[in-house]
Amino acid sequence: MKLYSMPSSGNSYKVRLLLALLGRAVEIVDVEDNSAEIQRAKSDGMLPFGKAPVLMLDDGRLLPESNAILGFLGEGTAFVPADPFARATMNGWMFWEQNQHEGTVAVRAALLNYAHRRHLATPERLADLLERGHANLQIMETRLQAHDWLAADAVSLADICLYGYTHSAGSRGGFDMARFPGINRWIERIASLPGYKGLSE
Ligand SMILES: N[C@@H](CCC(=O)N[C@@H](CS)C(=O)NCC(=O)O)C(=O)O
Repeated sequence: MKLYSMPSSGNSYKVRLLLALLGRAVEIVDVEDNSAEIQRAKSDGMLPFGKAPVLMLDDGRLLPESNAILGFLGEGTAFVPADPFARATMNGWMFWEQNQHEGTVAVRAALLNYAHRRHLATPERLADLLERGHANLQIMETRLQAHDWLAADAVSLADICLYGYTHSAGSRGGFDMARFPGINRWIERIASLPGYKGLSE
């Protein structure tokens, strides 16, 4: 299999992290933001939704959307709880990551870190994203104050998914992570899982 992966992106990193934790190797094709490589992948039809990551199966089928890829790779592994309620809760966190968390935590980091997006980073927008991102991080904090993992009593795809952008929310997004001790302990818990790889490894 081949993974079209953006080196600096949390959406691509969460897939690389799951592969590392599963001890699975796939061919990685780097398609950095705003690069000739991503333009080529788009024009070759490798990114059906125009975005990375995309997993290409050995038979050539293409699977876009990071959380769909996590579900595909996680099928039948310990990262997907057997209990239907725990599994649905895991999916709930992953939908929430895409429709709430990513649009604040990841977007603020992108505005601050990608030079070609800086012109979009108005003070008003940054302040709004900061406030809404902190509110989303507080939702995770409330869960993680009382539990080790987001969806179940063991690590699941929800944790890998939300780790993607949360682990660098302070350093890249400018969020005040000192407010979230439960999240910080969870970040350490994930970083000590066997096989763990960081964003740039
Ligand atoms: N919902 C998608 C979002 C993917 C996405 O937004 N990818 C961005 C990087 S994080 C991208 O490929 N941007 C390049 C572009 O739009 O040209 C997922 O989770 O895979």
